[in-house]
Amino acid sequence: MSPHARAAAVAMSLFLAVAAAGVAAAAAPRRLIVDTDMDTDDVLALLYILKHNRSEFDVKAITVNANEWSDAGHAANHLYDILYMMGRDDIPVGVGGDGGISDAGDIHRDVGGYLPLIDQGLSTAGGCRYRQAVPAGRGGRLDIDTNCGEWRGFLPQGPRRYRPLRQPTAQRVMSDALAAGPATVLLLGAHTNLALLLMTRPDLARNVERVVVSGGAVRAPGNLFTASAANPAAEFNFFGDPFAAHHVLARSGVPVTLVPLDATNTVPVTDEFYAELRRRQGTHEARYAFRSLDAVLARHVRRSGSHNDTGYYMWDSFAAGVAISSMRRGETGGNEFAELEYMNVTVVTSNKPYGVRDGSNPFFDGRATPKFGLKEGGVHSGHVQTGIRDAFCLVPGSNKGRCQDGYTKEVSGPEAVRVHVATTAKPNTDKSSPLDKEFYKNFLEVLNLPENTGRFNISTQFPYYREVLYKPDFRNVSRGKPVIFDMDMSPGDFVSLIYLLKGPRDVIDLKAVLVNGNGWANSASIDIVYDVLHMMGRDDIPVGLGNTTALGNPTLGCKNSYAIPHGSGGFIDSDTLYGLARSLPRSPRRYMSEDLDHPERRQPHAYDVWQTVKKQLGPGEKITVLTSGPLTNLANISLSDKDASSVIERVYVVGGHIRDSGRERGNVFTVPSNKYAEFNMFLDPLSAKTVLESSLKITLIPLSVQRKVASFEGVLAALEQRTKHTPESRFVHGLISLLQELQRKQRLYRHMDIFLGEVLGAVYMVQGSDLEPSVEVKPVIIVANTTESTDGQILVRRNSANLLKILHNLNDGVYYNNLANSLANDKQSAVVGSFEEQKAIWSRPQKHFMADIAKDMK
Ligand SMILES: [Ca+2]
Ligand SMILES: [Ca+2]
Repeated sequence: MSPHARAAAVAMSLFLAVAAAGVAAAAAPRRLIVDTDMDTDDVLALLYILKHNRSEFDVKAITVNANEWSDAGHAANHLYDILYMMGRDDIPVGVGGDGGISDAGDIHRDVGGYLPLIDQGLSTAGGCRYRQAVPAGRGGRLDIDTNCGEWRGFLPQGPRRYRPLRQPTAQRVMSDALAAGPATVLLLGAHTNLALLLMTRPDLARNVERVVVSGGAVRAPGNLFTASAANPAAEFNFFGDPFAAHHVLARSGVPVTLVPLDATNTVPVTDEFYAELRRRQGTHEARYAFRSLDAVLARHVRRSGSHNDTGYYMWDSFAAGVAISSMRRGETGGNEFAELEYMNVTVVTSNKPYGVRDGSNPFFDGRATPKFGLKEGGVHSGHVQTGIRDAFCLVPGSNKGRCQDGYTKEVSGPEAVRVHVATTAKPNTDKSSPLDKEFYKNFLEVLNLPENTGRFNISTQFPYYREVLYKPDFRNVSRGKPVIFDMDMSPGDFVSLIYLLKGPRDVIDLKAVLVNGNGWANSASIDIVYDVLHMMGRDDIPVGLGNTTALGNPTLGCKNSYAIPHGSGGFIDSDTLYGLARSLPRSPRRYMSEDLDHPERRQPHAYDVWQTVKKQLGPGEKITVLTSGPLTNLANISLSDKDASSVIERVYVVGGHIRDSGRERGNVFTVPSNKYAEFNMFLDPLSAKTVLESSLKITLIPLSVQRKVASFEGVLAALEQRTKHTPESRFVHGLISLLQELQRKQRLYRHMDIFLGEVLGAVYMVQGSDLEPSVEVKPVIIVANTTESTDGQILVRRNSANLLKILHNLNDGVYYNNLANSLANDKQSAVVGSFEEQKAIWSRPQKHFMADIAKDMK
């Protein structure tokens, strides 16, 4: 080869190498990890992201942040359904984790992110220092967890769901995705998950190409609408875990692009945008985005009368747009949607004066060495806002709060970190468009693209989908005593509910179910109650939702529910019925918040349902009440309705532990200082006192007798001995076997037998003397003095005039047999046994379907 030819060959191969590299660069998609709290604007952001071509942007993981706007079990399943609709069951979903942070500051594996860093201990039970800024009920987590009822009204349901001990944790999923290669991380909630990862795996920081953050407020005021009196500066996502935000922005060393309120204030949901979104619903995802936004606006509009005035913005979807554009063009390429500039900022985590140990700051208080190597007297050592009405933060005689926890402050000096900050949304270059921002236009275009589109929704997935309400035929049936069942949606309560629905109709007549959201499950789990009623063909039974906080406590707060773990064995499990809720058929009834077109579909309050039942009573007829949770609903009813005690025949109260001469302990294992209380009483001591010391006729089914029938082997053996089974007996068997298995496998599930014992209340109420019961009467008082170590205890006092009838003993063999017999009885059995059966019905022509119902309803 001549030198010339050789040079040409070298040049040629160089060219080929460069070309190949160019092709490789173009072909390699940019990797993206999203951390979300599954609020409504997160739903919009996720749909928008999932519409982009995977060859350009590939979502490698989505993790759920569950310490502010949503509850983990509901949030995870909602996310799974969105991904199923979008055909993206390949994306790993991380949620929860039960690791903790030791007193010494050691971070154990798989911390769940249920609590902000400052409140992390070794359990997932804990207070709500910042989280209380979000209401637990209506207008807050209940609406987010259910997406105001739109989730179950629209999304299809795929095979993936939360399952105890099988759910990949947020830490695992995030670290796997980052270990596999460089990625951009988009944070749409509080920063707990990423901060924990970067604290435990600082080596992975080099694979974080950039963190794009929806959050903070630099030159704009904060947005804590429930807490601005104390803290006018913070934005919700940063307030959710200020120390985590500080770690990500200021200490981890990863490059950050901030999309704060300064920028998102310039992309409100305007009338024009709303009208365009309504008009352009070419895809399932555009429709779901519209319905989600419409549902949340229904509340705002009622309040303000105009969309421009809603206080609703494109927060997270705009941040997603900024992230996508910055990945596409690079940080210096000019963002398509936002003006950006560099600013020197920090995140405030505590308030001056620093170095004062006033009991508000667990990083320092009572510790010889501060946690995480923090400096004594440094910027993290001041007062940390303890709640939304923290007196420290309220300036006397003024409406200006002074706390700055979570404030994105511009500073100079060593604390300052240079971050890229979006300041304003760019105007639409098309001046003829009614949409005045480039992002509005792009969002609507992307959502309506025919590519990467949602495959179906729940109604288009099946050729014969229909919403049917099942109601039994009561003609020629003599109806037994009217009963109201009041439950906190712990797993045993669902067994009790199924058992009650199987009770002979001439013996008991279940008139209503009341639920409360301050026990073992969050309010949104009311949908599981609707599904059980649907399965059993009882869509006629009204379900009332009570308060989310204990009697005497403000609606914002977690005074008593802090005793329930968020993770394994706690809320994440009860909110999903240990993963089994999704095997139930889907009821057309569900929690609905505001529906301006159909006000009758709005979820009724427990008190209104009580009134309805009372009005239906015949002359001389009285109601029997069974409670299997905190006594909040019954206390509120008896305090608000003077006639209540005269129309209540008897109340069967499941719960309470009688502290007498014996040494037998209570069961509130998360509060070691309180040795003798039982959960239902501890969770709302004042309601317990109000009810148990009232003139109502009460029979208590306390912990000690529940423990006599809390043998997993006993129940399972009785169920397995039946020769015939029903869908509901199989369901109960599955649930109880699962609880047993979990209890054997994992310490965090060691309390599962308390849920088995609570079923006794229902069986005793219906079958009474068959169980060979022994009942005793004791003079008691209930302790409700706001002292954690004694609250909820029931003490025997000779001089007390308050005599309580207490179930003391029974024949456990008869109990197990009677429970199993009833569940396996084919009378009043399930109309639709499972979600699988329901899908089969929706796949067959209607004629079959109606014939089946007619048969089943007999
Ligand atoms: Ca969010
Ligand atoms: Ca219960």
